[in-house]
Amino acid sequence: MRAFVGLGSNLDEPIRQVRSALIALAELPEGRLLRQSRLYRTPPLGPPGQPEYVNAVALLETQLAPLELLDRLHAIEQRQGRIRDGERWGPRSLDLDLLLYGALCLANSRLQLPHPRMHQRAFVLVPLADIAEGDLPIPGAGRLDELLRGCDRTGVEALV
Ligand code: ROI
Repeated sequence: MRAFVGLGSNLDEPIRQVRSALIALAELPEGRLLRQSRLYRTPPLGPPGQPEYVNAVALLETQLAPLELLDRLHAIEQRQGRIRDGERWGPRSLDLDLLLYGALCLANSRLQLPHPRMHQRAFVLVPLADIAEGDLPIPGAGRLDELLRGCDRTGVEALV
């Protein structure tokens, strides 16, 4: 199965956080890292006053089931010092979001697929467009190229 994973960080050296998370994704069992986007500097969405984020998206080929993959992503977050302090939308050292798992639609208490807000977020769609075709369907939301046209990408800048 092909799965897209969103990476984001705005604490503790975000570029290093995202780079080492990409390495950890490449080392996951039962699969491989197929593609990775550029890294982007993005304005924070959520409570004001937090630092800018660094975001990227990765494409994995994986035999892990969605919830197994989710557990692995959480383990990588923990290893990289993520503290889940309950503050919704607060700053974080590393956030790994399972965005898409093939064309699977799923909603349970732990996981919703596609990621329920990905289609509105330039910090997801812009890096996703580095590594996916424009006609990629986001089930329930539309095609990637159409969603990109409708989103506000102000301040989303690729890092060289
Ligand atoms: N804002 C940006 N720019 N990038 C993120 O990865 C990100 N992640 C979040 C919230 C707090 C919603 N804001 C974000 O979880």
